[in-house]
Amino acid sequence: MAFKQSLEQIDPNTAEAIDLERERQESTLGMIASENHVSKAVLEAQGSVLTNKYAEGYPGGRYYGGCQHVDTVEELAIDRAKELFGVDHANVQPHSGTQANMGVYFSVLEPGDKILSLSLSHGGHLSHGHNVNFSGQLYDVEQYEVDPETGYIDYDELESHASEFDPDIIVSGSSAYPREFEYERIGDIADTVDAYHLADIAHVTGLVAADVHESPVEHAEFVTGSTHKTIRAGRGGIIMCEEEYADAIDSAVFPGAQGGPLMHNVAGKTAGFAEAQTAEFEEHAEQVVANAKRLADVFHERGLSLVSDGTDKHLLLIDLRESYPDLTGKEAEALLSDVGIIVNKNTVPGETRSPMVTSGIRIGTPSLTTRGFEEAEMETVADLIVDVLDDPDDEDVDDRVDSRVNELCEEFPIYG
Ligand code: DSN
Repeated sequence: MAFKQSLEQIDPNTAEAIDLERERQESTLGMIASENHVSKAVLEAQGSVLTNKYAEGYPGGRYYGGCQHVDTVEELAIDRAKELFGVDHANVQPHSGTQANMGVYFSVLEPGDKILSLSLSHGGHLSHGHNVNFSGQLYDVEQYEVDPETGYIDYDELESHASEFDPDIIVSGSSAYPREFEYERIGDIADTVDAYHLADIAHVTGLVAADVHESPVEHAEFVTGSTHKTIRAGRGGIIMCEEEYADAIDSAVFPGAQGGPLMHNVAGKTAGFAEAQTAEFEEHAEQVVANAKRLADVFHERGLSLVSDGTDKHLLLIDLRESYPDLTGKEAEALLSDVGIIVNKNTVPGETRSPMVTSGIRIGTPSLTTRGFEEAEMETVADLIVDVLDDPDDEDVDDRVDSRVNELCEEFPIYG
């Protein structure tokens, strides 16, 4: 009977692809800044029978019967999020960080209202008003940038831009900005122009939860995040806000923007938030940042140029134009991938190449830190990366790096 068969029996092609993906993760160094490896507990929660349950609505007020156990799960996720982040209200149903931002926009903006946010090529995100995204199509968007000399956000320019543009909401947060945001300053600027402040902490949710990155909670009406990046919980998004916006946010998520919540993913959030409450997770988050700083040190020593000259968090952005003017981000990504180091090409401030080519690569430390890497291993990895970029055509270098990557992967298994 097909219903009782294993995946291997019913669909060997998909089973094989999953096995190969597990093997790929084990045998390569994952350095994509937005990725991580979740725990066995989170995998178990996400792969559970909660995927079967419809639960439109919120705990205690659902549109379907039989929700008593999913209510427990969602209430746990909400309570843990409130405790971890010190917020009045949390909605854990957004399917992704983008849908979390959608929930905020839908709760307080009308189509045509004004958004002021960080430009994508300066580190921002599509859902902050890019013209290929709903946010750029529904709203009137202008963007602030980093100072081309320093790579840091130019807050004076942001302030005057805000007073000229008079936005309804200012978005802080990024996908590829290596520095902390000055949340208090942005909150003050937003107050001056009577705008909301949305702090999108997608990349740093785990670092904020562990207090190794400043929290925007005191300085923003809305805080959104992803739950599968640095916080290493189930895949999806979260919205946090002050109590006065709670009903508006909840209605904007459901029924406004989404249908039934993905209760298996909510369970993954619940499990991951439990882990994030431990002292072990705090140490892990500290190590994530220490590892990124060590990577940056070695890149400096080897003469590479980094946007903003370094990092405050889990990621850094190599600007290839100075050290390797003829090498594109796309080529660097492929060279490193060939030796088992997985990064992503990324636009850099002042970018002249297309987003599919780029002049930079973004490198992050969450996944390697999860598998146990500390500063000593990061030094090795940084040297391996520069060795490959310095000699892109040298097969001996590639063979040496490839075999060192294999040794590191075997020494630090993910799931064993
Ligand atoms: N795709 C994520 C990232 O890589 O930053 C953002 O959504």
